[in-house]
Amino acid sequence: MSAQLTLHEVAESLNVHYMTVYRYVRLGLLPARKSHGQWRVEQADLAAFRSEARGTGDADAPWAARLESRMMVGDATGAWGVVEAALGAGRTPASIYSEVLAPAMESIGRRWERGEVDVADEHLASAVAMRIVGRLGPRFGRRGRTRGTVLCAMPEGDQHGLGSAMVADVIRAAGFETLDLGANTPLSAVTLAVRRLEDLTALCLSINNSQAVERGREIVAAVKEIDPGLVVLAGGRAVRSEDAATRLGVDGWGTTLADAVDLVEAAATADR
Ligand code: B12
Repeated sequence: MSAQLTLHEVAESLNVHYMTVYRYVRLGLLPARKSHGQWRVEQADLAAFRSEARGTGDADAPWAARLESRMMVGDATGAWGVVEAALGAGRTPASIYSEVLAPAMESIGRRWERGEVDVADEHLASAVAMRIVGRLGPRFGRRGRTRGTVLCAMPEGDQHGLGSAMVADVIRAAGFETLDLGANTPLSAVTLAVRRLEDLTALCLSINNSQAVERGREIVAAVKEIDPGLVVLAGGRAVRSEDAATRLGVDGWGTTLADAVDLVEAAATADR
């Protein structure tokens, strides 16, 4: 047998039905990559599957690793299947973001740093991740009176839009109206939005690319000129210290989705 096995060969080797193996693959329990239109499994992955005896139990499933395995091959359907299975096992949409999707992206980042995955894999995974956020996003709505409006944005030159989208969703779930300008937003677009939106509770900046920090600082300065009382918050990989936040000129910073919600809630209750 070759180092790569067909699903039929895997089924034979595990002594299970072909459809059972197909399910393992699409739910991220057994890594597989498509070749000439057919899923192929590496011998080493099959050996790991056997020894870990991951089996089919969903309860203790390593969700982030399973999602990562589907995202890495651009399998949007399978990736959504993993998310649905996690939701079915009692995970909330917010915990899917913070404990499944974000860790999967971080793991891909670490593998990219180590040279284990290439940029094409990273793009495939990011495209699938954006689809997941698109499908999960509507589940973050909350009925009732709005507690305020929050604008989310990333400076021009920063393409990492996932974090900002997730931040917007969890803040919406906390009862705020959110508008996410997304990745790569020109300064003029941010200032226009700030002028249009009266009574903003806060502006949340996400910055991942350190090359975009200077643009971020320009945004903070420009919006403070329009509205000196506007609370500006920041987060993302390029904002991981008090020093970085001071240089940006923001009023608060954090590293997690929960931090973003806490900071916005504090801004909403503080006197302006
Ligand atoms: C996916 C990815 C990409 C994708 C982005 C696709 C997309 N649509 O988002 C693509 C392939 C396009 C990409 C490109 C590049 N990338 Co990239 N990328 C990543 C990767 C692997 C994951 C990013 C991600 O989505 N994380 C998941 C989200 C949820 O995390 P997050 O954004 O940090 O948000 C979390 C927190 O920060 C926080 N948060 C976010 N915002 C806010 C706001 C507030 C107020 C608060 C409180 C909290 C908060 O909450 C979120 C949930 O936990 C990271 C590695 C990593 N470990 O992050 C590198 C990484 C961010 N990329 C990096 C680099 C260098 C690049 C490139 C320059 C590579 C290149 N040579 O071309 C380009 C730059 C493109 C550009 N102009 O911006 C570096 C950045 C280093 C730096 N600080 O400058 C990283 C860290 C990888 C690394 N270790 O080197 N990348």
